[in-house]
Amino acid sequence: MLRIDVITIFPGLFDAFVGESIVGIAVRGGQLSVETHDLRSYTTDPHRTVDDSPFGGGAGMVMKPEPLVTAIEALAGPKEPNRSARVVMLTPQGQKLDQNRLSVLSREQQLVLVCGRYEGVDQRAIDLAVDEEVSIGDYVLSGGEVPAMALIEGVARLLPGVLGNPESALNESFQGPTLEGPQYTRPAEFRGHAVPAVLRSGDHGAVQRWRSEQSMEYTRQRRPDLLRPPEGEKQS
Ligand code: 6GU
Repeated sequence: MLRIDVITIFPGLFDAFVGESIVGIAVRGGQLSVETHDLRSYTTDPHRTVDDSPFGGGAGMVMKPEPLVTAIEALAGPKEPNRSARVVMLTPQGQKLDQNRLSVLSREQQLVLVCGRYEGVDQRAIDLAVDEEVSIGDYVLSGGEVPAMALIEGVARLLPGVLGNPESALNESFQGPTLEGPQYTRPAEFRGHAVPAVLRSGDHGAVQRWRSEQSMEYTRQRRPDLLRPPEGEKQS
């Protein structure tokens, strides 16, 4: 069972998300638990303040360190080498999330996801309590809540026994080095467009060959970067 605790100022955003689809299936199946924690409940002032203006001036607000560190330590314990929980902050400054990172995270006992908001988070809170920072791509969102949901869904479907057919997790895009090619279902003809004949031929070998050619062609056309060796492993 993977336990995920989410620290956020918008816990309501997660209510429907954790009950539906693959995440709901994982929760009901006992492979996953997701609990949300309102950051404001870890404040001590009457106004329940979670942000303040930046030292040095400038636009926007910064998340205060006290409620964040209090919340993280209440859920994960202090940051020590033997801490059993992994604390992940969702922020555009993080490492870009990929399938390999999801796979590593899905094997943890407990994840504490910290949703950043405003223009940033006091660096001392990150240094004192966070293990790693993760981004979901090079574009701007207003907070880490949607990225946290992406991470939760991505790990939920990797938990043993969650997907009906374990092969469907393996065949999909990014598990391997290529994208999945085109898929078709009934009807065999739609608005004058027929399904490729090989898929209806009953020849499983021919279907497999066609799919792997299509997969390679899709990847060449759409994501040629996936076919190049990773940065740092290039031949001279
Ligand atoms: Cl993790 N947070 C925010 N605020 N924006 C993002 C992001 C995260 N990943 C991509 N854009």
